[in-house]
Amino acid sequence: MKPDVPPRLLLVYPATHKLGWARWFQLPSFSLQMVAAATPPNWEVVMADEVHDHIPFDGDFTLVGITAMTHQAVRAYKIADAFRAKGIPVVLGGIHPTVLPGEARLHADAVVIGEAEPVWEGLLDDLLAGRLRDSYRAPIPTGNRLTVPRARREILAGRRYLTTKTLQAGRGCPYDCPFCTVTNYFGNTFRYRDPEEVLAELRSFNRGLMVFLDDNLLGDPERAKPILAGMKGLGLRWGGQANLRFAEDPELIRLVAESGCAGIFVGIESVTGSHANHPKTGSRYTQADLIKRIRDAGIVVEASIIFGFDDHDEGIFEKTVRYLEECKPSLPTFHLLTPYPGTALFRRFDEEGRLLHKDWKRYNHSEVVYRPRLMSAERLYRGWIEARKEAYTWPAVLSRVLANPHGRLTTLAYNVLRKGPNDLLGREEPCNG
Ligand code: B12
Repeated sequence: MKPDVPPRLLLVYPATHKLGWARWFQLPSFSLQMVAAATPPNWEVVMADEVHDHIPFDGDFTLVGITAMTHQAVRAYKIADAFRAKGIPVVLGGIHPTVLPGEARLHADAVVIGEAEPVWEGLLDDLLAGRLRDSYRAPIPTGNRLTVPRARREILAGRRYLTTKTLQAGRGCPYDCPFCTVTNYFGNTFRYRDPEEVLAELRSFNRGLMVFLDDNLLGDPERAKPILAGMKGLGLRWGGQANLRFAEDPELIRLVAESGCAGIFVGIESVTGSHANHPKTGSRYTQADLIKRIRDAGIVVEASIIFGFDDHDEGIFEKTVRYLEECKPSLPTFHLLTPYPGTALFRRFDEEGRLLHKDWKRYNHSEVVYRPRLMSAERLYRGWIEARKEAYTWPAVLSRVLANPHGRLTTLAYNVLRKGPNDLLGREEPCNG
């Protein structure tokens, strides 16, 4: 390396398809902002968000770091191969390289397994000293405190996003749902940051829309409450995801409403059985009761449904739509079960020979990538589309709006935004099976 020239790091967020104007309504990669934050100040950090930018393949970089969720992995590997062909070393990190480090290593000089913060500075030192190792494994987090620097938002400059005011109050989740990657890799505890530090960062946002990127913001009510209480009067409207069980606690519901919640995302997962969401629904209240409590507090609740569990037969779509008509979450969303590598679900389907392929770019929640047990892959795909359309007919939308006495306009707006794409459904290729 030339003396006096700072080392240059390029951080890449790979895109899987062109988004057009919808790119202005995305959230920027928080993963890369945190990798940037963990980078020592003597490094110059540049970001390429492929949703917005061309990748600067001809740039002069000391190192390229690329993040990848599973659906981005194929593109990430292509970008990595191109930089390595030019002699620039590449590090891959993020959830997909974490769960399949051996595969990622075929396209990278080093792989970061798990969180960057504990290992990143050491990796950069090793690189500059010419002793880069194949992989750097962060310990699986334990304890209930999270100590991380603030995200480095300046790397986002020059692009337009829905908001750049995003942060995590905590990481990790103890529930260990079979279809989710979080518990195995980010620890089985809720690790929260110091509430004062979170509030200081929130105050720096200076009003407007912000989004919490926690796995489960309200997972530990007693630790979430001081943060919410401190948000009152900050002029922030916020969104985030949580477990429906937060609605068991009237004080927590009140604090969520008073702190400026614009909408909360909860996983209902399946309206049948207890297999999908058992630990989360071990509640003395029904999901419908909890949803009603949230609505009554004037909070918009987005309820996520997954189709394709092993006890789902062809009747599941109708059953789910009727259930939603009864409990009326402000905004239902529907996903196809996707067995992500690194999950118990993936291991089981793989052992049972039920994976249709391992073409990672198609592991995107919108294609059936495995053989369902009680219906064909084709039927599952069609049922998913039918349910989405049926849940977004005007009568269905209006009944949800009327059931949300304190947030009718917002609920209507969110529903109309979701209705548009749902009405256009059914024109794509059906599925893979
Ligand atoms: C917040 C979140 C979102 C936000 C993303 C906001 C944003 N742009 O940042 C939203 C709601 C938009 C979202 C959408 C989706 N998400 Co999401 N999301 C999460 C969640 C809860 C947190 C991610 C996060 O920001 N964490 C904070 C950062 C700091 O942590 P991190 O990403 O792990 O990064 C750290 C390390 O991994 C590592 N690292 C990461 N990248 C790199 C790169 C380098 C070079 C290095 C060295 C290290 C490194 O260092 C970082 C700092 O410690 C995770 C769950 C989880 N805990 O991972 C799911 C998760 C990432 N999402 C998931 C999925 C499936 C999706 C969707 C595909 C869902 C869908 N139905 O559409 C979409 C995809 C959207 C897209 N852009 O293409 C899955 C991914 C599984 C997989 N194997 O791919 C996860 C793991 C949840 C799960 N149930 O398993 N998501």
